[in-house]
Formats: sequence, structure tokens, C-alpha cells
Amino acid sequence: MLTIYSDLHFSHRGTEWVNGERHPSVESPARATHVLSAVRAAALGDCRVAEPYPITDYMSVHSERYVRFLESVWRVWSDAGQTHHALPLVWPTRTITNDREPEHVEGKLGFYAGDAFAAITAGTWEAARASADVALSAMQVVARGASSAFALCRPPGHHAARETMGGYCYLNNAALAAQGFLDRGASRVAILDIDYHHGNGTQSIFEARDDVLFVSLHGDTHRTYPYFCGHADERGTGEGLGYTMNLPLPHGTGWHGYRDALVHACDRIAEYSPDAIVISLGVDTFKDDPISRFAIESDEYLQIGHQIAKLARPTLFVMEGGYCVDDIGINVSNTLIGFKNG
Ligand code: OKP
Ligand code: ZN
Repeated sequence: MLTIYSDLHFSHRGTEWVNGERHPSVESPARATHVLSAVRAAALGDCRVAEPYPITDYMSVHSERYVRFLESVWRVWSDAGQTHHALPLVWPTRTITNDREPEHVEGKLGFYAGDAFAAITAGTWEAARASADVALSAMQVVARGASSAFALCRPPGHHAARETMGGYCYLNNAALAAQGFLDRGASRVAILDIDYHHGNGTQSIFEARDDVLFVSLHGDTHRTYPYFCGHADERGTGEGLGYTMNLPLPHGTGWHGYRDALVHACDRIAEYSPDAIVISLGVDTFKDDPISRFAIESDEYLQIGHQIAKLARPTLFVMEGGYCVDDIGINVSNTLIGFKNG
């Protein structure tokens, strides 16, 4: 299996609020370093750098004004004299909102953010672009006939919606890849999101459509970030009704409960008969993850890969979360090895 990566992600090191103080984000550059060394140590296959894509290619799932905002926001922010990372402080709400982009950068930040976990730094745009390019390059490898590929994306993407950043995500790498498969001739694409957190951005991008099936296993969003959606009764809207499947699981879920949900998810994907599968691969389901509440052990990721392999479809793995840096490498490589060994 070919791995696509980029070193441009090093230019992004976000900060986040924890217990009333700003700290370096747990979404750190070291995550990608550890994953790349583990993939190399596992001799999974070649590792290649991503190709650059034109900015207009991100507009297949994001709006033009949102992409322009991401491209320009640090410049506007620093021209206004700010030197610290930009985070929103004011948001439109369910009842106090309209569709007009504010002129002032403070308003723009909230307008285009779902939460305060996606800091804008001097290098954020370069890194977010590179991450999307990693996903698009790996998608292209599979679209041209490879049976699988691994997109070692950083920053992650699944909380990014059409016009929203959040949860360490700016561009939705998995959604860009899924749309890329459709644009290259696929009729149906399935996204299986196995990150601990609900892929709210991905769901919102595809929930009204039947050409992308979105299936997600995640911590119950009644009690866990990202809240507000990801509940079992959300099944898609309009033409997309029946093409969203959420499988929320309780705190403490270990392999037994997880496996049953995964088999259920894979059964739905098999029934859909997709031309390609995109896996939003987060390993924050790990027992020692510092911000999550599942209890999957390192060896069990081999089984996860095995279940996915049984679908026997062209499969693109897209890196999302996983914050236990010491074990992120082995957990990712075990998933890919379990897949490769069928
Ligand atoms: C990104 B991905 C709330 C903590 C939430 C943001 C988590 C973003 C996860 N106390 N922090 O899905 O791994
Ligand atoms: Zn996550």
C-alpha cells in the first residue's frame, strides 16, 4: 500500500484552551512524524510526497468565499497588529444569524468556525492545503487502479463543513477525496468514519445526497464533542434519506461493543455496493487516548483493518485524529497491516 504524505504540515502548530489556559494543541506535528516512521518500519509500501493541487479544487466541497477566507485570514489578522494565534470569540447561533460574511476579521472568524479548536497561525493555510493535497494525491492513486492507499493527512479534516472550520480541521480531506472519486467516474462512494469523534463536517457535506453513504462510529454526542449532531436518528435528508448512518457508542466502549457496531457498519456499506471506500481513520479510539473515552487496544486495530478488507473494494485511508503520540504509529500501522493481510 502506497503512503502519501507532506512535510508542509510542520508549519502548523495550533494552540487551544484547556482549563482556562492556552496550551499547544494536542493535535501536534509529532503525530504525523510518528505515523510516518511506523508505516516505514512496517514496510507497508512506498512513501511518496503529495502533488500540489490548484486552490479551485478545494471548491468541489467548500465554498469559494470560505477558501478565500482561509487563504487570507492570517494576513488580515496580522495586518491588524495581532501576533498571537487567531481564535473566534463570537458566533452566529441557531436563531441570531444570517448568511452575510462580516467585514471585520473578528466577525469572519466566528462566521466560519464551529468552535474554538481550530486556531489560525501563520502556517495554517499552507498546512491545511498540503493535507488536502495529500488526500487528493492518494485518491488519484486509487482512482487510477491501485486497490488501496494511505493519505497521511495533518491537520485532520472531518469536522470541516462546506463553510466551517473546527476541531483542528480546516479543509475536509475525506470529503474532497470522496468527491474526487465521483468526479473521476465512480457512481457511489462510501465514507466509513472510525475516528472517536463524530464527523459532523463530513455528514453535513453529504447528508442531502445519495451518491455518498456516510457511516460513522463515535462517542455518543449527547456527552462528547462535537455535540449537536451524530445521533442515531439522523439518517440523512431529502434524497439523502437513508444514506447517513450514525452508530454512537457509550463511554468505555471496548473491542466487543465496537466490533458489533463495526460489523453492522460494514454490512450497510456492502449493501450500498460502493465503487470506492474512504476511511476516516482516527485512532483516538485507543484506550490511552488523552481526550477520548473508548478502550480499543493496539492489537485490535489489526481486526479493524481486517473487517474493512472484507468489503473488498478500492479503499482510501485518510488520517484523522489520535492523540496518544507514543502509540499513534503502531495503532495506524496495525490498521493498515490488518487490511493488507486481508
Ligand atoms: C478532532 B478529531 C472538549 C475537547 C474537544 C476538540 C477535539 C477535536 C477532535 N473538551 N477538543 O476528530 O480527532
Ligand atoms: Zn477524533
